[in-house]
Amino acid sequence: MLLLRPTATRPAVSPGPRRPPVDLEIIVPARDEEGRLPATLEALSNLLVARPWSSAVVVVDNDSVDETSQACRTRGRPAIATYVIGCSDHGKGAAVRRGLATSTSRYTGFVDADNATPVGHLDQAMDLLAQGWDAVIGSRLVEGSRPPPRQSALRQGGSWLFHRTAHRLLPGIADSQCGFKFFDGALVRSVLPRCRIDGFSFDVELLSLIARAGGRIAEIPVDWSDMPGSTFSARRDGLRSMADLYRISLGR
Ligand SMILES: Nc1nc2c(ncn2[C@@H]2O[C@H](COP(=O)(O)OP(=O)(O)OP(=O)(O)O)[C@@H](O)[C@H]2O)c(=O)[nH]1
Ligand SMILES: [Mg+2]
Repeated sequence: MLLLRPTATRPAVSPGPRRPPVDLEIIVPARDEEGRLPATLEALSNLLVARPWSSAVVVVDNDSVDETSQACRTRGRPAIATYVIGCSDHGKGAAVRRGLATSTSRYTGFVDADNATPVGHLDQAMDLLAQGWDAVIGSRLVEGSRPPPRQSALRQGGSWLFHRTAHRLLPGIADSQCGFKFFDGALVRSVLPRCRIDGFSFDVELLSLIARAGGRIAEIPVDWSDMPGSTFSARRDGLRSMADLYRISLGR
């Protein structure tokens, strides 16, 4: 049951220096990703340079204690404009929101730094956005996707509980948590001021607000892989994610 109530809006995100508008901007949240990020940027750049749309990649680095930002800058001469920006709030949700809010592109979205969802799925996402869908989200739990591999019992149990609870907030969406989501830029920017979840559950809040705004969400099967080097801790982030779902259900 959708229990979101109208909430006070956050102060508007300071736009900061605007990046030149392009057809598609891809946000990559990155915390301590000096190891996993370069290959992902390479894969994105190789795909995007061969597409007819103009595009840019925006890495949002907060909380890193390694050389994440440096890893982006020393990646040779990227064929696609690549920006690195920061975010004063902590968490993946805060970072993604910062990237989306500072974008002026027609379409925007985000992928994880671990390249767990092959970037080739972007072609289908762009096709669907061009057909009028407002959000296209990768899914590991719909027919045609590669089933996620078995993880630790704690992670599996937590994930089951999370999806069960998220499903009540987002009926009709099987997998709210895949790090591969693309949006109509104007629509997603219009709901961002009402988002307040900074951690891993932010997708549930964002998709709920898009649905409430009348946005049509397409869930597409993806060939997701479990990449080594996850930053997600089942204990620390799992508990917080459940608490954040509760906050979302209360509309706080
Ligand atoms: N900027 C920023 N990015 C973050 C933060 N926490 C996680 N991320 C990024 O969020 C993305 C997803 O994180 P992962 O560590 O792959 O975790 P996950 O995909 O939820 O879980 P796995 O299925 O175990 O991979 C990665 O690009 C991370 O770098 C954060 O606090 N700040
Ligand atoms: Mg991951």
